[in-house]
Amino acid sequence: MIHEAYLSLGTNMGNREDQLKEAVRQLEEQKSLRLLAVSSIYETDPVGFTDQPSFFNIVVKLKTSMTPDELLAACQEIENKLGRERIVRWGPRTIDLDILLYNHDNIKSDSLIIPHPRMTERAFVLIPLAEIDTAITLPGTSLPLEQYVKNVQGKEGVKLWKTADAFYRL
Ligand code: A4P
Ligand code: MG
Repeated sequence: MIHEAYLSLGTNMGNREDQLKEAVRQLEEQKSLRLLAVSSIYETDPVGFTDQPSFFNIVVKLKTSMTPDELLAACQEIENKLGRERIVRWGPRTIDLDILLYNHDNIKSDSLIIPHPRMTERAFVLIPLAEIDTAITLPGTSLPLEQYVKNVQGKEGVKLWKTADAFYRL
Protein backbone atom coordinates (compact mmCIF):
# COMPACT_ATOMS: atom_id res chain seq x y z
CA MET A 1 0.00 0.00 0.00
CA ILE A 2 1.18 3.48 -0.79
CA HIS A 3 0.45 6.22 1.71
CA GLU A 4 0.70 9.98 1.49
CA ALA A 5 2.21 11.95 4.36
CA TYR A 6 3.37 15.45 5.25
CA LEU A 7 6.30 16.23 7.54
CA SER A 8 7.28 19.44 9.27
CA LEU A 9 11.01 20.13 9.62
CA GLY A 10 12.47 22.76 11.91
CA THR A 11 15.92 23.84 13.05
CA ASN A 12 17.40 26.74 14.99
CA MET A 13 20.99 25.68 15.59
CA GLY A 14 24.07 25.79 13.39
CA ASN A 15 23.74 26.33 9.65
CA ARG A 16 19.98 26.08 9.39
CA GLU A 17 19.73 25.85 5.62
CA ASP A 18 22.38 23.13 5.44
CA GLN A 19 20.62 21.11 8.15
CA LEU A 20 17.32 21.28 6.28
CA LYS A 21 19.01 20.36 3.01
CA GLU A 22 20.77 17.42 4.60
CA ALA A 23 17.56 16.18 6.24
CA VAL A 24 15.67 16.40 2.93
CA ARG A 25 18.53 14.64 1.17
CA GLN A 26 18.41 11.84 3.73
CA LEU A 27 14.65 11.50 3.27
CA GLU A 28 15.22 11.23 -0.48
CA GLU A 29 17.69 8.42 0.13
CA GLN A 30 15.13 6.25 1.91
CA LYS A 31 14.22 3.32 -0.31
CA SER A 32 10.55 3.06 0.56
CA LEU A 33 9.81 6.77 0.34
CA ARG A 34 9.45 9.28 -2.48
CA LEU A 35 9.36 13.02 -2.00
CA LEU A 36 6.58 14.75 -3.90
CA ALA A 37 7.09 18.36 -2.80
CA VAL A 38 9.36 20.54 -0.68
CA SER A 39 8.17 23.97 0.47
CA SER A 40 10.10 27.22 0.58
CA ILE A 41 12.13 27.95 3.69
CA TYR A 42 10.48 30.26 6.21
CA GLU A 43 12.33 32.03 8.99
CA THR A 44 10.06 31.85 12.02
CA ASP A 45 9.88 33.35 15.49
CA PRO A 46 10.22 30.67 18.18
CA VAL A 47 6.92 29.41 19.58
CA GLY A 48 6.56 27.89 23.06
CA PHE A 49 9.95 28.54 24.63
CA THR A 50 10.58 31.97 23.11
CA ASP A 51 14.03 32.80 24.50
CA GLN A 52 15.92 31.03 21.72
CA PRO A 53 17.11 31.83 18.18
CA SER A 54 14.66 31.98 15.30
CA PHE A 55 13.89 28.82 13.34
CA PHE A 56 13.98 27.80 9.72
CA ASN A 57 10.89 25.71 8.92
CA ILE A 58 9.77 23.75 5.88
CA VAL A 59 7.10 21.17 5.08
CA VAL A 60 7.57 18.19 2.74
CA LYS A 61 5.01 15.95 1.09
CA LEU A 62 5.85 12.32 0.38
CA LYS A 63 4.61 8.94 -0.71
CA THR A 64 5.67 5.90 1.23
CA SER A 65 5.02 2.23 1.85
CA MET A 66 6.14 2.71 5.48
CA THR A 67 3.68 2.40 8.34
CA PRO A 68 3.38 5.48 10.59
CA ASP A 69 5.71 3.86 13.15
CA GLU A 70 8.27 3.07 10.47
CA LEU A 71 8.07 6.63 9.18
CA LEU A 72 8.56 7.99 12.73
CA ALA A 73 11.59 5.71 13.17
CA ALA A 74 13.04 6.98 9.86
CA CYS A 75 12.52 10.58 11.01
CA GLN A 76 14.16 9.90 14.36
CA GLU A 77 17.10 8.21 12.70
CA ILE A 78 17.66 11.32 10.60
CA GLU A 79 17.37 13.51 13.72
CA ASN A 80 19.98 11.35 15.41
CA LYS A 81 22.31 11.39 12.42
CA LEU A 82 22.17 15.15 12.31
CA GLY A 83 23.16 15.25 15.96
CA ARG A 84 19.94 16.24 17.61
CA GLU A 85 20.34 16.66 21.35
CA ARG A 86 17.23 16.86 23.47
CA ILE A 87 18.00 19.34 26.23
CA VAL A 88 14.96 21.57 26.68
CA ARG A 89 11.46 20.57 25.56
CA TRP A 90 10.50 22.99 22.78
CA GLY A 91 14.07 24.31 23.07
CA PRO A 92 16.88 24.73 20.52
CA ARG A 93 17.44 21.79 18.19
CA THR A 94 19.66 20.97 15.25
CA ILE A 95 16.72 19.36 13.50
CA ASP A 96 13.20 18.23 14.40
CA LEU A 97 11.07 16.13 12.07
CA ASP A 98 7.40 15.77 12.95
CA ILE A 99 4.73 13.83 11.08
CA LEU A 100 1.83 16.20 10.40
CA LEU A 101 -0.53 14.00 8.40
CA TYR A 102 -0.62 10.38 7.24
CA ASN A 103 -3.34 9.81 4.66
CA HIS A 104 -6.51 10.96 6.33
CA ASP A 105 -5.81 8.83 9.37
CA ASN A 106 -6.37 9.67 13.01
CA ILE A 107 -3.70 7.91 15.04
CA LYS A 108 -3.22 7.93 18.80
CA SER A 109 -0.63 5.64 20.33
CA ASP A 110 2.00 6.07 23.03
CA SER A 111 4.57 7.12 20.46
CA LEU A 112 2.49 8.89 17.84
CA ILE A 113 -0.35 11.37 17.49
CA ILE A 114 -1.48 12.18 13.94
CA PRO A 115 -2.58 14.75 12.86
CA HIS A 116 0.16 16.48 14.84
CA PRO A 117 -1.75 17.85 17.86
CA ARG A 118 -0.42 21.41 17.64
CA MET A 119 -0.31 21.86 13.88
CA THR A 120 -3.46 23.96 13.54
CA GLU A 121 -2.16 26.51 16.07
CA ARG A 122 1.18 26.95 14.38
CA ALA A 123 1.67 29.42 11.59
CA PHE A 124 5.17 27.97 11.00
CA VAL A 125 3.48 24.69 10.01
CA LEU A 126 0.34 25.94 8.26
CA ILE A 127 1.99 28.49 5.97
CA PRO A 128 4.51 26.11 4.33
CA LEU A 129 1.88 23.35 4.25
CA ALA A 130 -0.58 25.63 2.45
CA GLU A 131 2.14 26.55 -0.02
CA ILE A 132 2.34 22.88 -1.05
CA ASP A 133 -1.39 22.08 -0.88
CA THR A 134 -4.04 24.69 -0.13
CA ALA A 135 -6.86 22.31 -0.91
CA ILE A 136 -6.22 19.59 1.67
CA THR A 137 -8.61 19.08 4.56
CA LEU A 138 -7.69 17.64 7.94
CA PRO A 139 -9.20 14.33 9.06
CA GLY A 140 -12.51 14.82 10.79
CA THR A 141 -13.13 18.31 9.44
CA SER A 142 -14.45 19.79 6.25
CA LEU A 143 -12.61 23.09 6.71
CA PRO A 144 -10.05 23.65 3.98
CA LEU A 145 -6.54 24.43 5.11
CA GLU A 146 -6.92 28.01 3.86
CA GLN A 147 -9.43 28.60 6.64
CA TYR A 148 -6.94 27.53 9.31
CA VAL A 149 -4.29 29.74 7.79
CA LYS A 150 -6.70 32.66 7.86
CA ASN A 151 -7.46 32.14 11.57
CA VAL A 152 -4.02 31.22 12.93
CA GLN A 153 -2.17 33.65 15.21
CA GLY A 154 1.43 34.67 14.72
CA LYS A 155 1.56 34.83 10.93
CA GLU A 156 3.69 37.98 11.20
CA GLY A 157 6.41 35.82 12.79
CA VAL A 158 6.71 33.65 9.64
CA LYS A 159 8.75 35.19 6.84
CA LEU A 160 9.71 33.73 3.50
CA TRP A 161 13.48 33.25 3.58
CA LYS A 162 14.20 31.27 0.39
CA THR A 163 11.78 30.10 -2.30
CA ALA A 164 11.28 26.40 -2.91
CA ASP A 165 12.95 26.66 -6.35
CA ALA A 166 16.05 28.29 -4.92
CA PHE A 167 16.24 25.86 -1.98
CA TYR A 168 15.79 22.31 -3.24
CA ARG A 169 15.07 20.73 -6.60
CA LEU A 170 13.51 17.31 -6.60
N1 A4P B 1 5.31 12.12 18.73
C1 A4P B 1 3.97 12.07 18.89
N2 A4P B 1 3.34 12.41 17.78
C2 A4P B 1 4.30 12.69 16.85
C3 A4P B 1 4.25 13.11 15.49
N3 A4P B 1 3.08 13.31 14.86
N4 A4P B 1 5.43 13.30 14.84
C4 A4P B 1 6.26 11.79 19.81
C5 A4P B 1 6.61 13.10 15.49
N5 A4P B 1 6.73 12.72 16.80
C6 A4P B 1 5.57 12.51 17.47
O1 A4P B 1 9.22 14.48 20.24
C7 A4P B 1 8.78 13.83 21.40
C8 A4P B 1 7.95 12.60 21.03
O2 A4P B 1 6.81 12.98 20.32
C9 A4P B 1 8.63 11.60 20.11
O3 A4P B 1 9.38 10.66 20.80
C10 A4P B 1 7.45 10.92 19.38
O4 A4P B 1 7.23 9.62 19.86
P1 A4P B 1 10.64 15.10 20.14
O5 A4P B 1 10.81 15.53 18.73
O6 A4P B 1 11.62 14.20 20.74
O7 A4P B 1 10.55 16.34 21.16
P2 A4P B 1 10.19 17.81 20.85
O8 A4P B 1 10.37 18.12 19.40
O9 A4P B 1 10.91 18.67 21.84
O10 A4P B 1 8.70 17.84 21.20
P3 A4P B 1 7.62 18.12 20.17
O11 A4P B 1 6.34 17.78 20.87
O12 A4P B 1 7.90 17.51 18.83
O13 A4P B 1 7.80 19.66 20.06
P4 A4P B 1 6.99 20.50 19.10
O14 A4P B 1 5.63 20.70 19.64
O15 A4P B 1 7.14 20.02 17.70
O16 A4P B 1 7.71 21.86 19.28
N6 A4P B 1 8.99 27.34 16.95
C11 A4P B 1 9.22 27.56 15.63
N7 A4P B 1 9.14 28.79 15.13
N8 A4P B 1 9.53 26.51 14.80
C12 A4P B 1 9.62 25.20 15.25
O17 A4P B 1 9.90 24.30 14.45
N9 A4P B 1 9.38 23.71 17.14
C13 A4P B 1 9.09 23.48 18.40
C14 A4P B 1 9.02 22.08 18.84
C15 A4P B 1 8.81 24.58 19.35
N10 A4P B 1 8.80 25.89 18.75
C16 A4P B 1 9.05 26.08 17.46
C17 A4P B 1 9.36 24.97 16.62
MG1 MG C 1 9.35 16.57 17.34
